[in-house]
Amino acid sequence: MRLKMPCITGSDRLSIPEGILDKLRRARRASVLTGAGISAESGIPTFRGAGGIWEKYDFTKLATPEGFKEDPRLVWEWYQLRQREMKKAKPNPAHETIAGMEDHFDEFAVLTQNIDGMHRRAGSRKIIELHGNIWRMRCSRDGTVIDLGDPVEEIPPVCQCGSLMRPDVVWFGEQLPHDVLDSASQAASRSDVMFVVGTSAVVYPAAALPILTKNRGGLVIEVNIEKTELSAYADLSLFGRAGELMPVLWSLIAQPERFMTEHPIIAKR
Ligand code: BV8
Repeated sequence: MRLKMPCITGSDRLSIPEGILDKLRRARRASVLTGAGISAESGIPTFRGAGGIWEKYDFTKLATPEGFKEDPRLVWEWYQLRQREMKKAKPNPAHETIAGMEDHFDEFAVLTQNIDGMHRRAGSRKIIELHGNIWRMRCSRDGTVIDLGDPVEEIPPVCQCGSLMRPDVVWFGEQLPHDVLDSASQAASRSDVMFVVGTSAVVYPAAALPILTKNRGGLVIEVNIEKTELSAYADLSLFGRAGELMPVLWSLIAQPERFMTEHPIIAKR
C-alpha cells in the first residue's frame, strides 16, 4: 500500500494505515538504511538528481581504484573538497530522530551508505558504515588507518612508509569489508522493520538489504522526496523531506499518546 503524498511541510498530514502502524508500534528489532538524501537538508549535495555531484564529477574517475591509480591528486582534491563541505555541515532533524530511535528497540542498527559521519555527530552509536568514512585515510600499501579530525592539508597525503594514503572508503568495483557486509545483512534479515531514508537504491549490495528484510517478513518503510527503485517493494512510501517527515513519523510510532495530543485529527484516522 503506497500513499502518494504531496511534499509535506511540517506535520500537517501524515496518515499511516492502521495495520502498518500497529506493526510499527510492536516492532522490537529495527534498522535504518540511509543514503545521501538524509544529508541533503544539512547542505551536503546528493549524488544523483538535480544538482547531484555526479553531474559535475565523473565517479568512474574519482571513486574507483583505477581513477586513483591514474590521478591520485585529482581524487584527493575531490575528497578534500567534500571534507570541507561536510565539516561545515550540521546533522539535521532526520539524523537526530534516528539517534533517538536507538534505545527504543531491543536490536537497532543504522546502515549508512554515507561517508560524512553525520549519524555519529547526531548521537547514533549503532552505526554500520557500508562505504567507509571520509574522516579516515589508510595506506594504499600496508592498510595503516589514520583518523582525520579535519580536512587533509597536503594532498596527496603520504604514509610514513612512503606509499600514498587513500580515503578509507569503498570505491566502485571494490568489495565491502566482509565483517561490514555480514553485520549489515544480519541486521537487515533480523529486522521487524527497515526504514529506508534518502536513497535512490541503485548501488549494490546496499540496495539489496531492504529486500533481505522483506524476504524475512519484515516491513520496509521508505522516506524519500520521490519514487525510487525500491518503491515497488516498500510496504509504505512516504514522500517528503526526511528532516520534516522522520520526526513526525517517529512521534506517531513511539509516542502515540503524545502524538494524539499534538495531532488529534490525524491520529484518529
Ligand atoms: C561491489 C563511497 C563487488 C565513495 C560509494 C549489481 C547490479 C548492478 C551493479 C552492481 C551490482 N553489484 C555490484 C555492482 C557494481 C556497483 C554498483 O552498484 N553500481 C551501480 C552504480 C549500478 N557496486 C559496487 O561497485 C560495490 N562493490 O559490488 O564489489 C563487485 C565489484 C564489481 C562487480 C561486481 C561485484 C561498491 C559500491 C560502493 C561505492 N561507493 N560511496 C564516495 O562516496 O566517494 S557509492 C555512493 O553512491 C554512496 O555511498 C551511495 O551508495 C551511492 C549514492 O546513492 P544515494 O546515497 O542513494 O544517493 P543518490 O544521490 O543516488 O540518491 C539520493 C536520494 O535521496 C534520491 O532518491 C533523492 O530523491 C533522495 N532525496 C534527496 N533529498 C532528500 C531525499 N530524500 C529525503 N529527503 C530529502 N531532503
